[in-house]
Amino acid sequence: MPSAPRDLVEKAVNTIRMLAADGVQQANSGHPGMPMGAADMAFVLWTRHLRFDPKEPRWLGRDRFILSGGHGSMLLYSLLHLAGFDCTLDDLKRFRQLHSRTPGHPEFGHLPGVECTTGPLGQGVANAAGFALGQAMLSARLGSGSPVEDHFVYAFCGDGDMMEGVCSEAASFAGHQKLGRLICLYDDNGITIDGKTSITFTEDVTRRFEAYGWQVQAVDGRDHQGIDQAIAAARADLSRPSLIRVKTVIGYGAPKKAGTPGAHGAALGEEELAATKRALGWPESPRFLVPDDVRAFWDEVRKEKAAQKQVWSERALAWRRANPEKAKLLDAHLERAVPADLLERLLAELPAHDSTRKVGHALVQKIAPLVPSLEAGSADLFESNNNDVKGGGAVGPGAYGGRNIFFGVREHAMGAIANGLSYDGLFIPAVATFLQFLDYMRPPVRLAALSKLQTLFVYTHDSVFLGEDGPTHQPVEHLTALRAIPGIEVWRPADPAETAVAWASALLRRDGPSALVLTRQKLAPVKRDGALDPQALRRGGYPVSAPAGATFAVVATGSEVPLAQAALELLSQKGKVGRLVSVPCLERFLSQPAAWRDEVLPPGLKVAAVEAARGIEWWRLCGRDGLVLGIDRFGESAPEKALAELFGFTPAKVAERLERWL
Ligand SMILES: Cc1ncc(C[n+]2csc(CCOP(=O)(O)OP(=O)(O)O)c2C)c(N)n1
Repeated sequence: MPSAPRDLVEKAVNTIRMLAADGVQQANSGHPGMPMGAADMAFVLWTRHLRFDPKEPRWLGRDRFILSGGHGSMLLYSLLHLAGFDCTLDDLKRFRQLHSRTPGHPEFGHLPGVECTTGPLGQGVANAAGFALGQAMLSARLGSGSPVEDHFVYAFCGDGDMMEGVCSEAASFAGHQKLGRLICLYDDNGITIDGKTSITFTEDVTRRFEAYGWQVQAVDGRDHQGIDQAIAAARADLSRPSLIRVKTVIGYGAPKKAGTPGAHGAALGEEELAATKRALGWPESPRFLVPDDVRAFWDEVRKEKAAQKQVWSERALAWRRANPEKAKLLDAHLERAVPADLLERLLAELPAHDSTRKVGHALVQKIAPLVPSLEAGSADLFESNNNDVKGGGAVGPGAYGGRNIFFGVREHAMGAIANGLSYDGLFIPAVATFLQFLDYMRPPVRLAALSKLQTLFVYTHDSVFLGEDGPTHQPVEHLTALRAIPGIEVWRPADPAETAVAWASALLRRDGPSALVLTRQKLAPVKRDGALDPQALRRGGYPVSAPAGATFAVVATGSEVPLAQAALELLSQKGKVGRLVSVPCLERFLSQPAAWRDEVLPPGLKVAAVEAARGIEWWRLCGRDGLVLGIDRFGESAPEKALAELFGFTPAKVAERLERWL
């Protein structure tokens, strides 16, 4: 850090405090308390430790900074402004306004320097574990001396994060994995919305994190030297992650509100804001003041950071020259390279008919060598999910070069850690569990969609037809729940060709997550009219058979495509001819031009849908005179065949129900 007299340092810290308080006051909405309390630790971290380049916000060698308590967003925005990122005073003044780049909670992609979307508490800590895991994994693949070898991942977290289950899952995982480059600074202010944490949160966080295998330190939040030394000690111990408990005062400087929940989530108010400024020796006007000497100080900070980057760049260049093969691998990761003809390659040699999870397994083995950045993960269900890279080895602890991440039974953290990998952009994670346990990880699925992340979610055991495990394990409403999330593509393939399309589409899709929903049970082959048309399959919905004289259409997905086909055969023997439409991805299909949709489902044809699930979304295609054959109750523990009888999902019963409708 450039040398600065104490009063200038205090002024610089107060600048952060007051930018945040002014921003919240101007918006008359937001959270001033956390930025005001955490300004010191932020200042020490950003000026003395954090490696960054405001001109190249995604510089590979930067340290990552994640503000897990996204409600304190004005802290991040103020820092980005002062550090010279593309975040102007006008951006700060437009905090929380429509289409501003400074939304209420940080959103990935809105403002350079925002590493991830945070706000739902706990997620950021788990994302940070994902960033740190990615660093360790890529570093292991590239060998020592590589450009990703030595950056750190810093996260600010608060009491709310500490209370959330996902944070515990992630911390347990990070401790087990010995992610030594993960450093969390805990804004330990003892206040949440409803009051002091003593009313709800009395555990010993230090001992808890020590039990997870973390280094834990405690330091006073105004003690710059102490914070600096604690960060240095955290950096020096690469054998385990670090938690630094920084004892702070929420709303520091506000005469009436400091140390109270009143500082947490509302503007200070004109009177209290003015009193705060007087108490801190700060001019009451103008608002959004950045004193010249504070600006000059940050100019000096930037020069130091630029010099650090220069050193890194020279080293990176020398490494590239000396390691051309490894450099190619690095580029494949940076681009998350996927062969453009991946689908064609997969279709050229399809696996045999089986359950779609097993077909998926065979496909993954073909994909893995072609897509080095693909990383498989499962929450203790690799055996069942079948998305592992055979012979690819496990990740960590300590040796991170493997292609399979064993997450243990931690679905929620798995999703959030996978998102951390996606935010950082060095891996394409494909993480798996049973479809039923989507409920245990829905927040990161939603955030992946909101943040347009290329996270792949693999869900097997996709219907009641998983059988004997019974209703606790049988998804009924989960397809609807997934499809209700805007921006995700949900694939439920019916056979090897469709499974190949699903995997290829998910890997080639850059601007959002995909879910791959796969069966436990073996499926009968789908008989297509004519040759396989990959372009048609890619569109998310296509006619499987389109007999002349069809008077109705049956739409189906996954395991119900061969079922509907068998039912249609029975009906055609009675002279009732229908076309069969497979819609492995409803979102894709609905986004196609009307001409394609009309070609697949010609207007005038009556439409029925068959899906062994809640099925609400199919009414969109079926309309008023249509029919949805779904399941609108919980399942039963029984063999698959008995369940097919019970729910009317045998060829004869489907045919009978369609006939009645016709
Ligand atoms: C998952 C989740 N639940 C609830 C909230 C609403 N919420 C926002 S901040 C907060 C309290 C957080 O307390 P703390 O982390 O101590 O922040 P501070 O009071 O220090 O600003 C709550 C409950 C949320 N953002 N995310």
